[in-house]
Parts: sequence; C-alpha cells; structure tokens
Amino acid sequence: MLKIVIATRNAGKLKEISEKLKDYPVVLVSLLDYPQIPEIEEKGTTFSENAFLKASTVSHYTNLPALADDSGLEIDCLDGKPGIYSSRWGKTDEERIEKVLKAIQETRNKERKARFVCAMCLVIPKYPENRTLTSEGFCYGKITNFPQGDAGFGYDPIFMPDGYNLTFSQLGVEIKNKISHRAKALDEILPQIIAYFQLK
Ligand code: ITT
Repeated sequence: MLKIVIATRNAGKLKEISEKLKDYPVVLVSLLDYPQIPEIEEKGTTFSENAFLKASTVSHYTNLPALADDSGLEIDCLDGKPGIYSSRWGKTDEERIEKVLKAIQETRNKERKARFVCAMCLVIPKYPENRTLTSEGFCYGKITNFPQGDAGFGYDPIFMPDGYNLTFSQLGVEIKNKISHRAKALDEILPQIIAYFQLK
C-alpha cells in the first residue's frame, strides 16, 4: 500500500489530515515517527514556499512521498498578521491567542475579519527529478472577543467561520473538517494524488 509521510509535528493538523484520508488505500506516518529528522527552518516568504521546504526536506530524509501543510491566520485589521508567522507569535496556543486579541484591541478597530490559509505540498521522490503536487485552501470568518470551545487546536477557539455563530472549537472537528482551509486544500490535492498514484 502507498505510504505517505505527513510532514508535521502538529498533532492537531495530523488528526484532521488523517481523518480526511481514512477511506483511501494509504498508510500514513508523520514526523512524530521520525524524531531523528531535524527541525526544519521555515525561511520561505509565503505559505507555499514553506510547505515546499517541509515536504522536500522530509521526502529527502525518508525517501517517501511527503505531504506538508503550511498554514496560518491573516487578520484584516492587523494588515494580514500573524500570517506566515502564526506559529511564532508565542510559545503556546494560549500565548498566541492572547497576543492576537491584544493586538486587535490595540488597533481600536471594530472590524475583526480574518481568514485561515493552508498551502499543501506533496513531494514524490523520483529519479532523475522529484515530482511536486500543490494546492491551497482558504476559510473566511472573524475573530471573536474571547476564546470559546474546547475542540481543535491553535487559534480555533477565537475563529468563527462565516455562516456560523460558533467558533471552530465549538463546532468540533467533524464540521471543521468539511469547511476549513485545510479541508479545502485537501479536497484540491487529493484528486491529484489519486490520479498520480492511480489509487482506487
Ligand atoms: P508543522 O510546521 O510541524 O506542520 P506548525 O504548528 O509549526 O506545525 P505552521 O508552521 O504551519 O505549523 O504554523 C501554523 C500556525 O497556525 C500554528 O500556530 C497553528 O496552531 C495555526 N493554525 C494552522 N491551522 C490552524 C487551524 O486549522 N486551526 C487553528 N490554528 C491553526
């Protein structure tokens, strides 16, 4: 069966990606299974560049197809921040959420529109040249005044997707996995993976 490494150490991402892929004939492993692979410096200037960096590095170390997800939150009144630096806005999810809420408060702006972005990249090691598949997904919504809900990870407790009166954390993984940036990016890359490997 086809084995793919999910190039992440983020357990929340891994859970959502695994759930989406559960009916496909693939075996998934992740960076949690390869502790010897060093930390990958995300020095790209876009989500797509960082996704490529992660996928190509992990595919190089494992000699397996590697699927990376680079994602983040872009907030209108913060001129798109934290953006590609979303994971670097604090050491824990709580610290990052607090920093975002404080930064919005300081703008004295009532406008709290935001979007989640997810860039996916699958690098397939192949001689003489690797093959790369890519996709992107967006989810639009707004930032709430305070965290609500327990499910999910990262900024989920303060992100309310358009069309809902609940945060991602209150909606739970099942609904999130139908409408999220990650779900959309996966919906776009999965047909490419199926076609490339002639699955099913
Ligand atoms: P990997 O690089 O190992 O995949 P990471 O957590 O460092 O894990 P990123 O560099 O892509 O991942 O940073 C994404 C940041 O945005 C991180 O702080 C996440 O918690 C947050 N984030 C991404 N997708 C999210 C989602 O669906 N819900 C809430 N927060 C999310």
